[in-house]
Amino acid sequence: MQRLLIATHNRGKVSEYAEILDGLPFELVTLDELGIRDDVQETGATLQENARLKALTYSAQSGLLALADDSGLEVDALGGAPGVYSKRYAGKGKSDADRNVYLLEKLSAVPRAERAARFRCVIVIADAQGHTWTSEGTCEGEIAFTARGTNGFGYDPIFIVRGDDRHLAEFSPQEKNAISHRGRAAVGARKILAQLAN
Ligand code: ITT
Repeated sequence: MQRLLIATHNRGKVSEYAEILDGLPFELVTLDELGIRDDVQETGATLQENARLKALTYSAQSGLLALADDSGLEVDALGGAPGVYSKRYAGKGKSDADRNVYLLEKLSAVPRAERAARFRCVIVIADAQGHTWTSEGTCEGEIAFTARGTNGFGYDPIFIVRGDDRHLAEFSPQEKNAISHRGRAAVGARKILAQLAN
């Protein structure tokens, strides 16, 4: 079976992709399994540019078809921040929990009606010849006043999903994949991969 590199160092993403790409005719391999430890510098100004950079770099390094995503949280009250800087928000070397506290503090004076936010995910699939294919997904919601839940990763504990009272970290992995930005982007990615399978 053809191999597909899940080109991320984020363990939360790896486990989500293991489920949302299940059943495709590809054997999924991770960067860890290939011993690739380099982190690609995310120098792009957009999620699309960074996802493309990661997919092309890791595909060239491994010689495999590679799937990368760049994703982030856009908060309307902050003009769309942290967006492409979601991983680096609050400074280098901070944990997910630190970033959540930092964001909650920034929004402490913002009323519920003005806390709209969304997760966005851009998936790029690249082959070793430099061809690329793209798929995107979003998940609408709002920023909570406190953190809740232990599932998922990143900003999930402080994100309330539109149309649901729960925080995203209170969703089971299957429930999250069904409505998340990554799960939605993966619908398109699955179609692309089905065509690329040989
Ligand atoms: P790779 O680049 O190795 O894939 P990363 O964690 O650096 O891993 P990104 O550059 O795409 O990934 O950063 C996205 C950040 O946005 C991530 O670290 C989280 O803080 C946040 N994020 C993305 N998807 C998320 C999700 O499903 N739930 C919660 N937070 C998420």
